[in-house]
Amino acid sequence: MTASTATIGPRTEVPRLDIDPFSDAFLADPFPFHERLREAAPVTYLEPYGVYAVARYAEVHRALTDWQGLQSAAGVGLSNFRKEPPWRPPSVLLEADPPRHDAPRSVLVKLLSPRRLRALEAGWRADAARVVDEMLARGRDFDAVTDLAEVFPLRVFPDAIGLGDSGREHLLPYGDFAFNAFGPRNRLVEEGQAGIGPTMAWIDAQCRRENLAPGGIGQQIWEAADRGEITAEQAPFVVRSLLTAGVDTTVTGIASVLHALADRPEDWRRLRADRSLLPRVFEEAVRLESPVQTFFRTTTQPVELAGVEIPADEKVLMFLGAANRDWRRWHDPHAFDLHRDPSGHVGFGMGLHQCVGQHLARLEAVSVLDALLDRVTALETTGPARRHLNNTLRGFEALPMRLTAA
Ligand code: HEM
Ligand code: OVM
Repeated sequence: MTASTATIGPRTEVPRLDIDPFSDAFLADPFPFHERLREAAPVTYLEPYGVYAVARYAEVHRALTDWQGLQSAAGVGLSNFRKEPPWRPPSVLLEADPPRHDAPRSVLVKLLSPRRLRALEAGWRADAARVVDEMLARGRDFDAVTDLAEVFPLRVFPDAIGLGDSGREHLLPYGDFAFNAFGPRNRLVEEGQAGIGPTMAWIDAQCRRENLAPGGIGQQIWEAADRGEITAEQAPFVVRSLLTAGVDTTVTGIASVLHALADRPEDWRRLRADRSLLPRVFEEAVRLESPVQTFFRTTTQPVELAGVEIPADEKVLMFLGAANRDWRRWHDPHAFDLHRDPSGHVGFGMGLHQCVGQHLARLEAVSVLDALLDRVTALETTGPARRHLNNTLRGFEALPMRLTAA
């Protein structure tokens, strides 16, 4: 055994790497680090945090689907809830294991199903058309983040949930904070901490039954509690899951697909001619960009992964973004390719906790893209993309672009 390796299982060595996946350098340009993580070994150990890590598709997929060996209830961030108190009461979905996960999950599976979303579709498409028309009326130059990717979700999602009009400006900062909170208490968390008190209070208030409009998804969660499908104690937390996970993610997803499609006139022409490709376009952007880059699990018992025995009660960091660019699974993994079949990517996770909001995310993205394709013949960048650093989300601060009206 050399100084840089430790023997965990009977024979298999786990390289110990001095990589900080939450440093500015990593977050600003994760790809060289992903490469090192993927190529070092199937399982590595990250010295700065004392956690195991997987970055290849096969091991990330395995970790996501083995909910018995790798649990979520001890937190899906760096913090181990068995050792430190969580920053907020745990999510009854994301941070729960079966059997407690089951009931809240089935409630959301129904409420966010493609069938239920059909009731929202016509309105969302009309809203997307309005947002794009308003943008075109202001001129050809725009910022795809602040003028579009943030505007559309905030136009449709809070109304669909049934939120009141005041305080909606808390939604993006809350999501930003929550996704930072999966990482270590670094600068990003410290800076977010400052104004978070009033934001948390607003979020918690919106989850109460009396603050949710009749007919909205929030009120329907409470009706599921009336029917005994979940308890009245769980209901506000199920609403909170939507407010936490439902905004910054789609903003990032929409920005990602616009970023991917800009300066690709061939793809744009093809899409204008064949809109049936739109769901795949979004899926390929989610694979390539992986808006949610990482989640953790915690071992409940000694777990064997790729010949390595990880002891009980250890944190395992899953690099979704690295798995989605693993050459072992994807041909030409760094290319945005509308001819590939991106299904099987882990950008929405996999298994029991796979994103329950993915149909909603897809409907938002497709609505925006369809409205743009109807009105625009070309989409070009006019300056470099500026990244917004977050411990979990790979998002954008700005995407300067120019469009050509049809
Ligand atoms: C779970 C990504 C949009 C609600 C997840 C997970 C990922 C993810 C990777 C798995 C977590 C895990 O395995 O621990 C994304 C991405 C989105 C998106 C990339 C947009 C592009 C949404 C939206 C909503 C939502 C719009 C709500 C309307 C949830 C919830 C869970 C979840 C509640 C937890 C599910 C469970 O634990 O059973 N998401 N998400 N997500 N997502 Fe999303
Ligand atoms: C939640 C949740 C689910 C998915 C992602 C997420 C902040 C939160 O249930 O609260 O990120």
